[in-house]
Amino acid sequence: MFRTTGAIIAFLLPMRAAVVLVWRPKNFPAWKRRAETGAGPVPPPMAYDRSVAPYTAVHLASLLPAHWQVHVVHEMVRDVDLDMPVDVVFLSTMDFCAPHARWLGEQFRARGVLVVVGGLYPTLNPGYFAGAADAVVVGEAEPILEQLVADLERRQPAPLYRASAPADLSVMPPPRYELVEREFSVTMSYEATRGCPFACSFCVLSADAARTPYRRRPVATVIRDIRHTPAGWTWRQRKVVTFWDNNLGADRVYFRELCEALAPLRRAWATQTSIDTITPESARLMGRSGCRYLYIGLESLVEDSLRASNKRHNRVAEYRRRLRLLHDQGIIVMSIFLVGLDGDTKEYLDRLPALVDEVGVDVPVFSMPVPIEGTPFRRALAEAGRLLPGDLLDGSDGVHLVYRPQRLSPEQLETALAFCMTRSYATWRVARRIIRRLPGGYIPTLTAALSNHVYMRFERALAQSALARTRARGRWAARIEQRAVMS
Ligand code: B12
Ligand code: SF4
Repeated sequence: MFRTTGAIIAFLLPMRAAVVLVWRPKNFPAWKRRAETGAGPVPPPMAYDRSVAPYTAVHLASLLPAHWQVHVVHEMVRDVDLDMPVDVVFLSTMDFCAPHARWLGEQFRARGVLVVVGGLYPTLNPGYFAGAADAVVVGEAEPILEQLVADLERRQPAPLYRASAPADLSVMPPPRYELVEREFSVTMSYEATRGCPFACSFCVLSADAARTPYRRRPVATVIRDIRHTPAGWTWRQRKVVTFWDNNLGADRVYFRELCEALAPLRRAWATQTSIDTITPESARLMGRSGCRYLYIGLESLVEDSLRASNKRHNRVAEYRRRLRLLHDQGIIVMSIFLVGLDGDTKEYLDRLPALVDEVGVDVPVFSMPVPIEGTPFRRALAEAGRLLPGDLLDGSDGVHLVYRPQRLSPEQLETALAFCMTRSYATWRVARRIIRRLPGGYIPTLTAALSNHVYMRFERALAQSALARTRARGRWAARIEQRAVMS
């Protein structure tokens, strides 16, 4: 009887929910509320990222009951309105914005709004949100969502929800694309597979808490989602799609089936995949089915560094040949290079911008490897006493130095990162990268130009703020000694 009455009340007074994808705060006096001198405000190119809409929030929104009033906030586009009229807020966060997520949780709870946090960082460290959340979700949302929703409707959430089995991806509803913020250039984000068959030592997927089996969604449901565009969307919003998978091409049979099903839709699509999946056949399939942009984690041009990172499927000697297969199909390649892996020397990093261009990467991005909690990389650094003093979490964005490099001094590594970012985006290098795509036609050329333009602003801004911080801080040796005296 009570249960039926509760269900009727819940239906008549639907919960008002906001799903918030947490991003860097823009309105704090200093970047990430750092007390350090020289921290400065968030530089504009880094404060927002309106390029591709993330998938997580629209997907989570689709899992909530249809009778709830749900809206989605992407902090990559706007700040959260702390006064918004909601009963429950779902905060999704990665590690580098976790301090801000915790702050948001505290603000909403102070107003009596229920707060649920989830995502990669809460999965790795649920205890971090004590006092800032009514419930923390560890792992995937799908297996626990029914219970969580029922508890929220009774306003009695449990402090912790942990999925006991991996999500069944065959039964996912279409994402709530009508809730996507229109400010994004690319609004359609999808997921076809989850997980990755590999376990690179710096990747969050190698942490036990975050590791799940590699799974594929039925191709028919992926195609259903792509066809499911809300009425009134522009041509561009329908035409360009991104698969936010970790490694879309890992299962060759599945990938072929997906590409063949994508071809008749005539969409331009982008995704991430590992370099070993690029073969003459897969490149042809991608080109024919509309793939125009690929993100590939090449990470390093030093075999020793790749081996030490358990990234044996990357063979430096094959990079150039495999990238050429993609270029022949008009596909632009973006790649991240990790600066400061254990095999890296000053000589290598001095040459890195030139080497990256030789390999043929169209849009290079540079980052220090982030020692993510629970990863073998983080464990090895901790065991060797190589983690530097300071707030590790606050520095977990690939630009702050948080560990002592092996073959360089800390200062050398900081300077080398800024050097790679600025040298690689010197105007003549950018122009050369764009001109190289001219034989492929106007689509690859324009794509390379647009992407280089965006990353030129981004990488230069990152480099400038990193150098300013380094100058303001002084030498690491002094800080390490100071900490030793204090402790
Ligand atoms: C989109 C994306 C981004 C976007 C936006 C981030 C976002 N939050 O969407 C951008 C481009 C900004 C980005 C940036 C970076 N990223 Co990124 N990114 C991704 C990517 C490709 C897709 C995320 C996604 O949609 N996943 C699919 C959804 C369904 O999974 P999910 O988000 O984990 O959500 C599930 C659960 O976690 C849970 N959940 C999530 N949130 C919540 C919230 C609540 C309330 C609940 C109940 C549940 C819940 O439920 C969901 C369904 O089960 C992932 C790879 C991947 N496929 O996961 C990498 C990934 C998250 N990124 C990664 C990295 C390393 C980075 C960078 C650090 C790279 C770099 N060095 O520059 C940067 C970070 C910042 C910076 N330097 O400024 C790593 C790990 C990140 C980490 N630190 O833990 C990943 C896993 C890629 C990888 N394999 O290495 N990234
Ligand atoms: S291949 Fe990419 S997604 Fe897979 S474990 Fe390595 S870094 Fe992570």
